[in-house]
Amino acid sequence: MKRVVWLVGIVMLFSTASFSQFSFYLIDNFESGKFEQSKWWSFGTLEEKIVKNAPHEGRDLIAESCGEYSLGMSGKAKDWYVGGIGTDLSVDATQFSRFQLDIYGSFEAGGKLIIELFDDDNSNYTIEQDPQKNFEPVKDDKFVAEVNILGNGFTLVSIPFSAFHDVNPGVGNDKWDPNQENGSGGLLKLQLVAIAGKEDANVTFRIDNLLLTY
Ligand SMILES: [Ca+2]
Ligand SMILES: [Ca+2]
Ligand SMILES: [Ca+2]
Ligand SMILES: [Ca+2]
Repeated sequence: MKRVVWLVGIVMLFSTASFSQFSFYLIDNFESGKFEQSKWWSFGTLEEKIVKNAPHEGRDLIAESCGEYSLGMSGKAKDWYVGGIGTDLSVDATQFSRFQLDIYGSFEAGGKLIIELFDDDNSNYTIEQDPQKNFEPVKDDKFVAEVNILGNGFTLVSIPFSAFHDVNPGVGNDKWDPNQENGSGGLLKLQLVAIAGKEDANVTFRIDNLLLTY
């Protein structure tokens, strides 16, 4: 009997340990089948629409991981810029080291996706923005990385936080510190911005499995 109790104790210990640390934080995989406007905002001329993923040929683990739905985005550039989407996070991201997503592109359209992460530096769970200056943050850091949109099929893109750089020196503390210590909201916000392959070209791509991981 004693041994059984001991074993149960060990099993409980292990299950508690595995629950206390997740290997990823899911931002969205669009499997609800709808673009949740309470969760995402959009800007520019980019249009968002949930797309049913087509069956793929042969084995493709990344395509399989995209499940039934992804988020399709398309629009026409004006001066390269098309628009984007954003969401509030409020996550302590210190246990993670990467931002990851799958992108389904089109060779003809090409283009780039700019990924923007905002960390709270004046401990108020808010990204104060300047409406006079393109809504840029005035108290907090903005970290940016840029990826190319490739051709057909889902490409897994996994970017280490170390590959993001602070684009507002002198604003915030110019340090990637997305923790929730001393009242900070940590990693507060994510934005994805689409840039076309040509000045006035159309972009069309899909995204899926947005997450933080290590
Ligand atoms: Ca999906
Ligand atoms: Ca702030
Ligand atoms: Ca900064
Ligand atoms: Ca910072």
